[in-house]
Amino acid sequence: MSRGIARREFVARALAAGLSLPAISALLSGCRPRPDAAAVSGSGPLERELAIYNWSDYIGETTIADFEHETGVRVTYDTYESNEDLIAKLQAGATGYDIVVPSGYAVRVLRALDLLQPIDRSVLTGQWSNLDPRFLGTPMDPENQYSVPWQWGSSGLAIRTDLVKSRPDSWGVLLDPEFRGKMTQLDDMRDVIGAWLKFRGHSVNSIDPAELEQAKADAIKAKRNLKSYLSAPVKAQLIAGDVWIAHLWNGDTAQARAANPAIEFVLPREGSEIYLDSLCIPRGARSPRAAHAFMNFILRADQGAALSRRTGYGSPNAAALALDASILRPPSAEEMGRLEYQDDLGAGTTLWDRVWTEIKAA
Ligand code: N2P
Repeated sequence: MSRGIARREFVARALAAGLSLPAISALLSGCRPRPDAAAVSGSGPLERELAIYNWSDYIGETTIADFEHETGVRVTYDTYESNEDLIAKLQAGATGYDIVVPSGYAVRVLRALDLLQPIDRSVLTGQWSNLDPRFLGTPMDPENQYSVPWQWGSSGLAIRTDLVKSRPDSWGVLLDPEFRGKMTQLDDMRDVIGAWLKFRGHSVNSIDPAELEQAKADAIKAKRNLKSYLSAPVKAQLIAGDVWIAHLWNGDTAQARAANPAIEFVLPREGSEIYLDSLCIPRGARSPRAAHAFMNFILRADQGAALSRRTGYGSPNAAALALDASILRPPSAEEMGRLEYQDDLGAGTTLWDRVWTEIKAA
């Protein structure tokens, strides 16, 4: 625990001092020996257990059971609701997870904190080529040394079109008192501040103090109309009609829509973020071979398709898309023009944290 805090302080100070993430990472890794990738995966039998820590509602209906059945490995499965929850947990020294699923920017943060171990691509036999190149070698992990693409998504507005007739297509609807008490935003710093930055035409990665000040003011104004900040669990309230407009991710919206077809996803005209979430192996994982086996398993076309069928999110697996026409297609060029990948905020993280705390406290 104390090592986790010392490292966090070190990273915060180094970022504030303007050091780049790669430089910080190099400094940290100089502090203790790192096993190399080959030693991590090695050969030998699969370990008997695999501990997965994933976002809630982000797994295929039979993914875990199929994997257990095929490999004989027993899976323990825990969930979280935001990247910040995941980062905090690993920073606090949580060990015992073999697979985690951060978004791209969070891969970068976890790498800078030296909390991930490299993947041994030599054991991801055959299936790697199923991946769509547009989701590989992203700036977050240019060589895919640490991350195997899992799902992509974006955030927008989930609307009960039977209860809201005006077809809103702007983040600005959250400022409209007409729907007071019937609206929510994600309980997620990056998504909320990012949406209000976009509303004013700024980047979801802005660290400009004046732009963040404006985003904070908009967020606080909208907060008067919100029922709560609520992420994936808002689906039940949308379905029940207690919430009419939710700031939500596209896949979770599709899951809610499966229960109530009046729920529609709208990508606001001002734009939004897109993210790619990936499988990563935390340092200290006890079952690295089983973790690689799980990566291999999900790279299969049938498993990739089954995953997206259930989650409603996009698949980076081109072979899965070819197998099942019902799963979400990649964004059109027009949509892509309105979407922006989240990036690590670097030295701006402290300012964002403060703005988020002030929004929550307002
Ligand atoms: C699934 C979580 C969506 C992932 N409920 C957000 N990056």
